[in-house]
Amino acid sequence: MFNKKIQNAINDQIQRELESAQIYLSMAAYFDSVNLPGFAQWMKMQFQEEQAHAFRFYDYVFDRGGQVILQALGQPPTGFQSPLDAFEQTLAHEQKITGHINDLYALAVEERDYSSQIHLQWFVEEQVEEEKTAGDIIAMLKRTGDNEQALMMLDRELGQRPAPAEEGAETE
Ligand code: OFO
Repeated sequence: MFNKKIQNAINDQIQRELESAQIYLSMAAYFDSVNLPGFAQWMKMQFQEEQAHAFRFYDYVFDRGGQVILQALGQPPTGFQSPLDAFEQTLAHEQKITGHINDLYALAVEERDYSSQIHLQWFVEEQVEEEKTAGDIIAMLKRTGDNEQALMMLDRELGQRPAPAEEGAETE
C-alpha cells in the first residue's frame, strides 16, 4: 500500500518538474528572441529533461499502485534581462528544487518508506549536477562579459547539448 503522504508529496513534485519545464521553455523563447540559437537549444533540452524528471515520478507512483493527480501550473517568468540573468534565475530555481527533493527524502525517511528513499537518491544526485551545470555556465558568462565574439562561441558550444535520451542515465 503506497503511503498517502508520500504520494501527495510526489504529486506536488510532479507539478514542480512540469513548472521547471515551462520555465526553461520560457527561457528558450527569450534566447530565440535575441538570436542566441545555441542557448535556446540548450534550454529546449533542459525543458525535455524536466519533462523526463516528471515522468520518473509519474511512473514511480504507478509502480507503487498509487494515483497521479496533476495540478495547475504557475505562470513562468518572462522578460529576462540578459543571458546571465536567465542563468542566475536557473541556478536559484534549481537550488529551490534541491530543497524540495531534500524535503521529500526527509519525509520518506520519517515514514520509513525505503523504496521511495532509493528512488529519490537519483534525484539527490541529479540536483548536484543541475546546480553545478548552471554555476559553470554563469562563470563562463561572467568571463565573457561584453565580448560578443566570446558570447557567440559559447552559444555554439551550448547548442551542442544532446537530447536527454542521448544522455544515457538521464532518462533511464
Ligand atoms: Fe532541474 O531538476 Fe528537475 O526540476
